[in-house]
Parts: sequence; structure tokens; C-alpha cells
Amino acid sequence: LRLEQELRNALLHNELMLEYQPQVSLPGGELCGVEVLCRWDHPRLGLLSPGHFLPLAHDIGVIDQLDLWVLEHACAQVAAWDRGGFTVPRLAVNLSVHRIQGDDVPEQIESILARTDLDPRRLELELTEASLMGSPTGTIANLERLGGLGIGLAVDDFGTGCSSLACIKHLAIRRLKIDRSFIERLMTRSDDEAIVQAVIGLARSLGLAVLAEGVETAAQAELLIREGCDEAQGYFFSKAVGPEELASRYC
Ligand code: G
Ligand code: G
Ligand code: MN
Ligand code: NA
Repeated sequence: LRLEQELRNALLHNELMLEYQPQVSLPGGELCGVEVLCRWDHPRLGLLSPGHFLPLAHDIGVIDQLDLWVLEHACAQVAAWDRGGFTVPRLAVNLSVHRIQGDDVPEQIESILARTDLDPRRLELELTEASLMGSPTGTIANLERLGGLGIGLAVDDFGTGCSSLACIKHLAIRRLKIDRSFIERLMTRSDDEAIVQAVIGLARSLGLAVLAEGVETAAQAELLIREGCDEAQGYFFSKAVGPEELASRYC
């Protein structure tokens, strides 16, 4: 109960912090985008990762508020980087399952983009496979409207949710993000390598971009380059870092 009240206060008092993980092109390693990841700097418990408080945020009904807080602050950060002469081509933001179904989602996102003056084409929303499965009509309409604004849609953790391929085909999806569980054993398990190859092939055939998550070694990166993967993200390139560190690294 105490943590619940603290989380509500943290949202009101801007105690959440944002870090940004680079998404880079293969084979070149140029910065293509950043994924914003939130952390909670808790006064008693220290720095908490999303796994420690997102389920609570969900349970107490503040996940929508949290996602919008993250979206607004990250868009504002991109604008601040722009003013400082550092151009991040694309901002990727995670949206919870719950969020994307709401009636007012497109309006709220549009108004954040307007307030922060971010070009919608620079925003990509990451939706997990689970949130797309079944795709109720409200979700489909919202995604179409967001896609129509020029916002990109990426399927996060791809391969873990048994997505219906029909569903991917019918939604305005731009990118598949191969879940890091497949990348983890890429060099040691031939079935995981086969899955990665298949997802890259699927993306190619459907005209989608494909990004590998959780790339930790040069060997994994090299294999992904040979397989024709477009982009990668992971500790081999960079962990998520604060805004100043990101700018000083890539500016
Ligand atoms: O950085 P870390 O590995 O701890 O992130 C764990 C998970 O939390 C990630 O899979 C990411 O998708 C999710 N996450 C991080 N920030 C946000 C956010 O602002 N909103 C939502 N919905 N999920 C987030
Ligand atoms: O949205 P998503 O669940 O994909 O968020 C990415 C999560 O993966 C973040 O919590 C981030 O800290 C974590 N992460 C990012 N790169 C790596 C990596 O190379 N290896 C591992 N194990 N985790 C990573
Ligand atoms: Mn993600
Ligand atoms: Na992911």
C-alpha cells in the first residue's frame, strides 16, 4: 500500500527517470534511433527497473498516465537534443497493452507531439505481440489513425507471443523487433538461428524493417549482418544511458 502511494506521488512529482538505449544500423553501427526506458529513483529502495514497478502501475490503474508521462518527457528530450545540435533520427516508446485500446489514445499522442513540436515521423511506438493479438476493433482503428499521422509501429518481443501473421499483415506495422531470448542462444542453438533467419525472411517478404534485440557479442552482430538484419540494439553497442551521456557519445 505504501509503494502504491509512493508510485502515485512519483508520477506527480516527476521522480521517474528516463534512459535511452541506442538502436543502430547493421552493418555500419550508425545511430538510427533510441528506445526510451523508464526507471524509478525511489527514495528508500534506490533505482528501480520497470520490472519492479510496471506491474504495480498496471494493477493500480496508472500505467496509462505513466506511459504518457514517458512519451511527453522523451519527446521533449528529443526537442532539447535538436536544439543542442544532436539529431536523434527516431524515438521509440513502449506502450502498454492497456493503453492502445483506449478511445482517446490517438488524440493524447497527437497533442503531446504538438506540444513538444516533434515530427510524428520521428516517433515509433513499440507494442508487444500480446497487445496486438486478437486486435479488437478499437485497437485497429487507433493504430490506423496513428499510422496515418506518420507514426511508426514496431512489434516488440517478436516471436514470444505466437503472433498471428494475418494480424501483422493487416496492421500498419513498420518494424519487427526480434525478442532477445532468440539472440541469446543464436550462436549455440541451431533452432534459434533458424527462427531468427525466418523472422528476417518474413520481414523482408512483408516489406518490414527488422531489428534484433539483446545483441551482446560481436559474433552475434556478425551473424545478424550475414543474415541481413537491418538494425540491432543491445549491450554490445550500448546499454541504456542518460541523455547527456547519449549526446556526448554520438554528437
Ligand atoms: O530496462 P528494462 O530491461 O528493465 O525494461 C524492462 C521492460 O520494461 C522492457 O521490456 C520495456 O518494454 C518495459 N518498459 C520500459 N519503459 C517502459 C514504459 O515507459 N512503458 C511501458 N509500457 N513499458 C516500459
Ligand atoms: O522493451 P523491452 O523489453 O525490449 O526493453 C528492453 C530491455 O532489455 C530493457 O530492460 C533493457 O535494459 C534490456 N536490455 C537491453 N539490451 C540488452 C542486452 O543486450 N542484454 C540483456 N540481457 N538485456 C538487455
Ligand atoms: Mn521495447
Ligand atoms: Na523487447
